[in-house]
Amino acid sequence: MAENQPENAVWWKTSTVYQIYPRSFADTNGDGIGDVRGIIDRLGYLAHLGVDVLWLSPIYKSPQDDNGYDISDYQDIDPLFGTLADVDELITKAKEHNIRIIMDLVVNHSSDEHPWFVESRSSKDNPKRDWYIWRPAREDGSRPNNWSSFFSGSVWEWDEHTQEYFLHLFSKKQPDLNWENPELRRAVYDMMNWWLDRGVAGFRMDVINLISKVPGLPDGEQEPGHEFGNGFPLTANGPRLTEFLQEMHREVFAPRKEAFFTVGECPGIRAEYATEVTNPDNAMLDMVFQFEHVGIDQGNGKWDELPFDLLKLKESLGYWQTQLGEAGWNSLYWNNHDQPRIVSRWGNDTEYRELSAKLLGTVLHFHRGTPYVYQGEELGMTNFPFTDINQFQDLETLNHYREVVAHGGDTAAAMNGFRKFGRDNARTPMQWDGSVDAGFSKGTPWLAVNPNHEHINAAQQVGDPRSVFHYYRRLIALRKTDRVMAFGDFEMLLPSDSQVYAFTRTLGDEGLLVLANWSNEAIERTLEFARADMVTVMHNYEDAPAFDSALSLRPWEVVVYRW
Ligand code: TEU
Ligand code: CA
Repeated sequence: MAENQPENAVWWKTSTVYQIYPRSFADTNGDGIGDVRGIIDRLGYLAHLGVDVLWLSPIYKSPQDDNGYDISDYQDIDPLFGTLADVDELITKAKEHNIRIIMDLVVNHSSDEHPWFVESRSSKDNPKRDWYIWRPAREDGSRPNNWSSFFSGSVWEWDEHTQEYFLHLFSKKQPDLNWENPELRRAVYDMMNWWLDRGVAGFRMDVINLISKVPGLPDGEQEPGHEFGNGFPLTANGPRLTEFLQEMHREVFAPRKEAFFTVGECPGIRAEYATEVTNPDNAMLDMVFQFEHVGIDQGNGKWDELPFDLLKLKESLGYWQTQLGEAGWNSLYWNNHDQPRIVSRWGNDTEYRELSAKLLGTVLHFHRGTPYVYQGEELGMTNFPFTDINQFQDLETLNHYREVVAHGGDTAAAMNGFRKFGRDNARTPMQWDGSVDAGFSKGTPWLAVNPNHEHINAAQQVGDPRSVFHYYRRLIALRKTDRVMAFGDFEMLLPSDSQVYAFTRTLGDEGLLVLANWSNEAIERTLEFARADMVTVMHNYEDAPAFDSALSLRPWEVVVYRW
């Protein structure tokens, strides 16, 4: 903890969280799938990077329809990843490195193979029937409403045995849990307490803002020519969400004395509500993952690419900084297991890969909030060079492709969307070294390793003080000691500049100035900012320019000054 922090500061405000996608992190038994033992073996690497928390994507028992986001036993580990004893060992050994573990809580839905659902679907009068969302067909035999699933098709799946539909916002093997049912909620809270008692330090909560749906589940807006309507506005941030989150806080977190934190993944949440949700006085969540910034290059749906526009990014992140500034707290991320690799998406993954990776890390980590580093981001890992649909494994991609083919759509445009935004880009194996399969597995990796692992890998970077890895180490270390970086007020500079991302952070009479040339060209600017006492804190070129209000920056050059 940094000394003499503001009294409302808590440990995770000066921490950095590292997200591990266990399936692609490190495989120790040669089955081509990462496992918990692989994480244990790499704790030294993670401690060297300096991260404080590990967020594990799901490792629970699962049929793996959505790579573990379809859980069939919340209190056991899938043999693919290991055992509960392995997890206990991981928690203990991580603590020796002063690293805490948070689990991925997926309770908007379970797997259709969860015993709860097996019981619920067994008969209409089963005690657990109402733990899921069942509806009869409409009078005319059609589905209960027109909503489309996140993973293509309808959200309704017909159950022949009980002659009703069940709701699934995601795949049909991920039936939505019915949060209107107090017994279901109780069972979730008991499971959460079981994990906290086991020593985990909190949860990342999967699509937690979808758990309260608009009563009556009415039809959504349906555009002409579209087979389905949009149910998202009727399932996101629903009428009882605040009530459910406060009840969860009361039943699980309020009684606890040990350190923990919660971050809720909230697609579609607006900054105004996020301020309420993350205000500690409201006893809901500590942080949320919002999606506004990662939507600026997507037009009519996820696969419809728009050109990157720095002005849109500055407007979005700047707004969230000021909106959540006082009462709330931001999470800061570019990458995760659902997003393409940022250096390919908004950096330059060819000529300026390292420089742009460092610039992206600097801009993000100098915002106010808790930064999340996704496995491989600290190496400047890139998207995969996909050329064929058969190289993809993600059901979100494959379902959409099947839908495009079935409707005689433009498969070439779809392939472009998959190459740019497909989730498999983030899920290729971690690149540990330049050997075959990047040292990830002695077997055949479940998903192909990026061929560029020969020159982008941890082994080569850990030994190179000028690497992206060591640059991230410095960013992570600085947050722990630099109060201005952690707590300073944010102010955007040059808001209408489409190449330069510039801002200040101020705390009392101290300040930081971040200047980033987010482009392939050199730039000249005159800053309305003049101070004589500037010290260079971070920069990504060999030689950092001394501060001068007549600013000139080389391509992808970023520099941070302190006063
Ligand atoms: O993602 C929810 C979510 O919003 C994603 O569908 C996201 O919008 C999409 O993937 C972006 O293209 C969470 C998990 O992070 C994701 O991996 C799961 O597939 C999903 O929920 C269902 O659990
Ligand atoms: Ca394995």
